[in-house]
Amino acid sequence: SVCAEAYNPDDDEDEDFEPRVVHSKSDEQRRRLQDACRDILLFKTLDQEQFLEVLDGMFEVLVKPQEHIINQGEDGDNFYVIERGVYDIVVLIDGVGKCVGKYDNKGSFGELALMYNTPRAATIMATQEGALWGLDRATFHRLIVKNNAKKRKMYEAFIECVPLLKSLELSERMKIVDVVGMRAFKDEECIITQTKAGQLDNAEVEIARCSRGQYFGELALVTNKPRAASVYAVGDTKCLVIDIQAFERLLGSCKEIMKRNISQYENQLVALFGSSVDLKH
Ligand code: 1OR
Repeated sequence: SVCAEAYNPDDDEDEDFEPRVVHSKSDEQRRRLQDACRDILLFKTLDQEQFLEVLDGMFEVLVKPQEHIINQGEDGDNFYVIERGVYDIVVLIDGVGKCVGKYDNKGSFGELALMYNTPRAATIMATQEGALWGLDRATFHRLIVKNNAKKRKMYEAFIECVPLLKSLELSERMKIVDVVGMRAFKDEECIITQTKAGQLDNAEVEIARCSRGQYFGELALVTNKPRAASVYAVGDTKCLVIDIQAFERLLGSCKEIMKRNISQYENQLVALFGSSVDLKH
C-alpha cells in the first residue's frame, strides 16, 4: 500500500549524494568573495562548514550597464550576492515596469524563485558596471533551503510571540523566518549608529530599552530618513535581522502598527526633552 507522509527535508537524502560544486578561485577572488558575503543574512545561520561549501560553489559574474541579471516571470537559475554596482529592482505594475527599489553596492537577490519554486518576482537590472557572485540552484537548495527547515523549527516559537507580527498570517511569518539572519552582539556593542546632522552637543542619553520580542531599526526604513538614534547591546544579545527589501515586501501590512508606535516615541521625546518632534515626516 502507499502511505502519504508529510515532507521532511531531512529525509530527502538524494541531494546529499550530488557532487559538490567547486569553482576554483584565486586568493584575491576569495578575499573579495568573503568580504561580499560577510553580511549576507541568508548565510548567517549556516555553520562554518556549510558556509565554506557555499563559498566554494560561488562563481564570479561581471555585468555591464543596462544588463538584466534577472527577468521577472522567468524560472530561477542562480542566487546572487553583490560585490559592487548599483542595481534597479523593476516590477511590472499594470503591464508597465516600475522601479520599486535598488541595491547599492551591497546585499543579495534572486532567492525567492529558488526557495519557493516560483517565477522570478522582479527584474534586476545593473545601472552601471558591477560584479556579482552567483550560486547555482542545486547548491542553493542543498545548503540554504534545507537549512531553512531547521531555521523554522528554531525560530517559529519566538516569531509567534512577537507582538508586531501578530496580525500576519502564519505563512507570512514563516516567510520572514526564511529570510532573517541571526546576529550576536557583545555587551555595549553598537548595533545602529545615529546619523548626526550638524549637531554640537554629542552627549548621549538613554531614551528607551528594548527586550525580547520587541523591535528597533524600523524608523529610518519607514521614514526614509537617517538613523534617529543609536542602539547599543545591554549584555550579550542576539537579534534577528531583516534587510530593507524583505522588510518592504513582507512587513508592509505591519507599517500602520509601526507608525502608531512611532507616535509613542514622539510622546516619549517630548516628555524627556520638552520639545515637540515630528519623526514621521
Ligand atoms: P526572485 O528569485 O523572485 C527577483 O528574483 C528578485 O528580486 C527576488 O527573488 C528578490 O530577491 C528581489 N518583490 C519581489 N522580489 C524582490 C523585491 C520585491 N525586491 C527585491 N526583490 N519588492 C520590492 C521591495 C523593495 C516588492 C515589490 C512589489
